[in-house]
Amino acid sequence: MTTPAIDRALHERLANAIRSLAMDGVEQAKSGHPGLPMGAADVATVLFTRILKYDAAEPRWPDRDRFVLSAGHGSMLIYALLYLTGTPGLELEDLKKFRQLESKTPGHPENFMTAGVETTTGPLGQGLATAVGMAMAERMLAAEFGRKLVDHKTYVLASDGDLMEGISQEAIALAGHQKLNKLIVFWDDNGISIDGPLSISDSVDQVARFKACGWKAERVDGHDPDAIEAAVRRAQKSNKPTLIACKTVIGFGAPKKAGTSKAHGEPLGAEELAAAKKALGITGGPFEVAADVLKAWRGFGATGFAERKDWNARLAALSERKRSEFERRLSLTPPAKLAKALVAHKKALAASPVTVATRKASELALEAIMPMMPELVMGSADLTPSNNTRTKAAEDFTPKTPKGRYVRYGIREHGMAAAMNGITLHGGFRTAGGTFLVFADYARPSMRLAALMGLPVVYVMTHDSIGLGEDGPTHQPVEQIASLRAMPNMRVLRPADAIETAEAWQIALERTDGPTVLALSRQNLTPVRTDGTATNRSAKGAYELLAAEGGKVQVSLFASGSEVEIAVAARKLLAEKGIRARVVSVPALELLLEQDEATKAAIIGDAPIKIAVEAAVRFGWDGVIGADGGFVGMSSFGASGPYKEVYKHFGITPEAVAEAAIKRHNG
Ligand SMILES: Cc1ncc(C[n+]2csc(CCOP(=O)(O)OP(=O)(O)O)c2C)c(N)n1
Repeated sequence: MTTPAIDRALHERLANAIRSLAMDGVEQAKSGHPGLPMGAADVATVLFTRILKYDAAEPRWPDRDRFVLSAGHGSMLIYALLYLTGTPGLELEDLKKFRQLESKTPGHPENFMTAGVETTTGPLGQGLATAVGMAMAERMLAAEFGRKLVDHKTYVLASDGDLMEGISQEAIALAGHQKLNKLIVFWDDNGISIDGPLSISDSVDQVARFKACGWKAERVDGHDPDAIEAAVRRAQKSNKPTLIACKTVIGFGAPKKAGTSKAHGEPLGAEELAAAKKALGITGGPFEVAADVLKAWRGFGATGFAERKDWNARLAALSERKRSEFERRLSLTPPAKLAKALVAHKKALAASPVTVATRKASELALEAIMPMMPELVMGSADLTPSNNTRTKAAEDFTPKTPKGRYVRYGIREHGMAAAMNGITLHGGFRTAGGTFLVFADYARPSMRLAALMGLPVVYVMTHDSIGLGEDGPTHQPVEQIASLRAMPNMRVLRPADAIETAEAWQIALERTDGPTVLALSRQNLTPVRTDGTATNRSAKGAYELLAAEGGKVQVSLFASGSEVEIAVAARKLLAEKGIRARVVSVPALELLLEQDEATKAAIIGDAPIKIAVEAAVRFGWDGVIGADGGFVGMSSFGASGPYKEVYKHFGITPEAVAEAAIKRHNG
């Protein structure tokens, strides 16, 4: 981008417009965080007037530079920038509704509420770690479609809190290892957090830390626009990601509160606000921006217009096939041939059934999926041989092999989950990453953001119960399935055999509005499905696997995953006692509960006895079996031992299920 000359006086007026709007927005809302936008206004102004490739008129332009405000509490900074640069849909009126219900200016930036917000931030550290995924996706997409279509950078503004959070270590280590040189992070080094000066809780040398992780890192005066610009220009030439530590004053301009934690998270108050405006030379009433300043800002907002037009011309010049593939990829639409490939795979499994763990079944499904989905980026947090996430033809994604679609995340579950959010948000890729189900807890904050943002990320979470055996209770998930089911918009699929696993993958990949956990077994499972039907029988969350025979149903047995075969065996034991039972396979409990009443009632049925079997806690099953239903599962942590013995120890066996039914039957 060619930069029109900006003298210091103009720069200050541009930056002060941000400060002014941030102070007014927080004051009007009677809550919010003025300190960060005021302190980081110079950095943001340099970025948006001299550096960033963007056209405010089209915040979705695929080749725009990304800007992530990792310190989401400073949201007025981004709202002010979007308004000043002229992003459509964000008016002064919206700034006046800061933090109000349904406004486009919520307390923390939400990408689904506000055009121009790249990702939802607020939980500190997430934005930075998400940006790593964005930078990875940029490199991958450029390798595939070429620099004429994909050539942009990812900029982050991070606060002390972002860098203190543990996830930052996973993120920067990953970025450094991958040499993501188009990732540039500004650290708002103001030495203040909520409790007071940072010195009361932290003494990390961040520049040294980033350097140790393979970054270029330097310090600048965060109020000197030319120094900031020069640092960015150096960063752009680096073959490493860059940290620019910008020494700033929190609440810059507020006479009494600047430089103190008082400026962090509360309105300045009328008196201090007036004094700050006076000190900064800001005239005019609340939310007023001088006409010439607004005009200048709008000019900067439009400087990318020509570049975007050129880009559009390059896109239009592509062959029809390449262009439509690029557009399909950006829209995250799965390829039409995916369903067909999975049906063929199911047919093959029906013809020659395999007794395998569902983690292995997942690998078999992936062998069918990968050739259909060049956009599917797989990976694992150092559990590749356990998660079975890597197909035979896979190539690792490394700085030298940017076309590789397999990411070695290292032992960084949280960093992986956040990076997967970034890969998905960037566009062009779908992604799935593996770890043990119990370690979902290590990834949960990013999984929660995926659910909130509606990102169709897939988590391949193997070793999904006490069925993992010897590794014992530290590794045996008990409450994870229920807790993930409890998360709004998170879908948990726990398939029972190889055919259900193929169906689970299809459901996960055809979903475009939210994430999916695939809970997969370590232990081998007997096939319960012998049909290779084209219909996805798991799609409603549950279906009748085996009907009751010989008369009216007396017992309904509901089970998921590895416990379906236990329910099937229990049905047989009950039949021997003259009790008629049916088995309902429930690969996705929440999906079943989301069905309309009639569908749900038909699947759940009206047998007088309802029993659920799942090697996990009962929480959530009452929606199917009722509060008076029977449950065979876990109510404590697991235990270390060979898995068949562990199952016996906790009473999760066909005999125990049959016994529970007989007890109720005999009343
Ligand atoms: C994971 C997480 N923990 C805690 C918080 C609450 N919180 C918001 S800002 C903040 C720290 C503020 O310090 P800093 O990051 O330096 O921001 P600044 O004071 O410079 O605005 C905290 C603890 C949060 N948003 N996310």
